[in-house]
This record gives sequence, structure tokens and C-alpha cells, in this order.
Amino acid sequence: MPFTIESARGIFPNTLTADMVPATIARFNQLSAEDQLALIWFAYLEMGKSITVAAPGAANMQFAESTLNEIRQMTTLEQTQVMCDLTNRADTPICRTYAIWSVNIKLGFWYRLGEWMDQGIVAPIPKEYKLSANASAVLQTIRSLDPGQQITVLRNTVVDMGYDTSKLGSYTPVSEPVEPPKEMSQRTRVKIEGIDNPVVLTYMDNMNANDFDANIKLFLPDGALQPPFQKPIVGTDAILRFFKEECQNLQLLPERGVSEPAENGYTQVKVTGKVQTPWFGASVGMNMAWRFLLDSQNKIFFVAIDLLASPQELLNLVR
Ligand code: ECH
Ligand code: GLY
Ligand code: GLY
Repeated sequence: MPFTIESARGIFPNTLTADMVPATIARFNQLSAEDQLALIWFAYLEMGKSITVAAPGAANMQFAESTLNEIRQMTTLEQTQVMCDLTNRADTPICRTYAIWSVNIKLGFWYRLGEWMDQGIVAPIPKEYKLSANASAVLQTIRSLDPGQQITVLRNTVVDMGYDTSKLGSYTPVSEPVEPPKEMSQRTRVKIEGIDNPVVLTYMDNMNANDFDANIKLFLPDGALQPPFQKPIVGTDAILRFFKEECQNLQLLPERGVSEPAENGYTQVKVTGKVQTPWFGASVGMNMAWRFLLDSQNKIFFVAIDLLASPQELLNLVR
């Protein structure tokens, strides 16, 4: 039987992903808006002691600027209401504006609000705010996660806020401009223990060079890419859009892998290593796996990117 995207998702089934991340987010979503905001505030403050978040670039902030200024001029009560609305995914003009922003714009928006809350410009979380017992338990779980998992929880809660885009009808997403890819002279080449497949190596090098137009050529037209904890993105148009909207300036640091024949002349390759996001740079190395399925022409039919449950998983290359 030829592979389908559904069956491709099941390659290397022994890969242990960080299921604590979606499980923690599900518990988080049960909390009141006040608890959710306070919990993120406390988690963000604590994490800031060991990892450093980079200030968002101007390219990101320009899109959030007018909404931020609008919030800045509000009364404390109104500011708190906006933050609760975003958390509750309410139907308000600001929640609709927020909904169509790319991930990095959403993160930049909250980064700035966080600074303003710290400076007392925007309604702060009261120091004496007391989390409910459930919220304390969720915070305790977040503390127990590794830094890569912690920042993924934070990121995904921010992504989930705002009005539901599926209720918007047609809309044009707003994202930061796409920078040109790195100059050839600035590019690096990865080495992966156990892997010499040129497509897999080139994939990593292209991503590190932000060369998405070159990278998309490695895929079959109906190929798919599955980001951590998401459904596959299918087809080269959608994957290229995703690369340009969400994948600039990532650092892929693959370490080792295995390659083996699969059915129908396909090849399956699993690579493990670290990934850094421009938001945290080298201060957070996420433990990741890439599971590739390549056709007989060595084109990418499917690749899943997974956040791993533990660093031990970096050594798990069994089928
Ligand atoms: C405050 C209190 C009120 C509520 C809120 C607040 C602010 C919170 C803030 C949070 C900031 C969080 C940030 C998180 C960033 C996380 C980034 C991550 C990136 C992971 C990327 C990966 C990429 C993998 C991929 C690879 C591929 O090969 C293909 C593409 C792709 C405190 C005010 C909310 C400010 C900045 C986790 C893993 C490797 C799949 C993309
Ligand atoms: N500072 C990271 C970013 O703007 O993507
Ligand atoms: N879920 C990984 C990313 O889009 O950054």
C-alpha cells in the first residue's frame, strides 16, 4: 500500500513527544481568565531568572503599535478587561485585530504589555494576587518542565488568545516582512552523525539560511509538514507560506540520525538534535526530532517536527 499523509504520521512510532505540553495547556484552559493571566505573569517572571528573551524586532512591532497605544490610553479597568477578553477569546475589535496577527506579532504585543505592566503603565497583576488551587497546580507543573517545553506552553497559550479565526470568514493574515535569505558566504553546513542523505542535510542548511524558496523545492507538490502538536500542513503553497510567516531565523542544530528503507521505494529518516528560536537564542535549546519520509526520487513526502519528552530521547533512533 502506498503511503498516505495519515500513515506517514505514524513512522518511528517509538518517538516520545512532550505530551506534557498539550496536557498542561488543556488544564490551563480550564482556569478563569484572571487566573490564566496571573499564572502566565508568574511563570514568565520566574523563567526570566534563568533564560533571556530577546526584544521583538521593529518589523514585528509596527503592526501592534496602534493597538498597544490604544490600550495604553485606557483606564486600568479597561486594560484589565482587554486582557481578559483576549484570554476569553471574546468578540471585540481588539480580539479580532489580534486574531489575524502572526505568532511573532502576538508574542511581541505581549512582550510590550509585560514591560508596561512592570513599569505600571498598564494594569499590573497585583503582587498579592492569589492563584486558585488549580492554577497553582498548573504553575507547579510548568515549573517541572524543561525550558524548551516551558517556552512552548507560553507560546501556545499566546497563539490561542483572541477571536477565533475560523469565525472570521475570509481575512488576510498580518505578518512581519520576509527578509532575504542569507548570503551564500554567510551560510553554514550541518553535519549529522549517521546521515548522508543530501535532501535531509540541505533541508537543515536551507532553514538555517532562511532560504525558503529553495527549501520548498525539496518537497513533493502534495507533500506535508507537521509542526509540533499540530496537524500536517499540506501542499507546497501552504508550507511555503508557513515558512515565511513563522520560520525566520530559527537555528536548527541536528546531531544524529538513522535512515532506512520503507515500503514502495520510500526512505524514512529520523534525525534528533536541538532547535533555537530567535526569541531565546542559545539560552534555550529545544530537544527535537525530525521524521522524514522521502519518495523514491528523494523528494520529501512528509516531515514531522516533534518536541521531545526528554533529552534521553535524543538518543532514541529505534523504529
Ligand atoms: C504577560 C502576562 C499576561 C499574559 C501574557 C504575558 C506575556 C507573555 C510573553 C510570552 C513570550 C513567549 C515567547 C515564546 C516563544 C517560544 C518559541 C518557540 C519556538 C519554537 C520553534 C520551533 C520550530 C520548529 C520548526 C522546525 C522545522 O524544521 C520546520 C518549521 C518548524 C507576562 C505580560 C501572555 C511575552 C517569546 C517555542 C520548535 C525545526 C516547525 C517551525
Ligand atoms: N526577537 C525575536 C523576533 O522578533 O522574532
Ligand atoms: N510550532 C512551531 C512554530 O511554528 O514555531
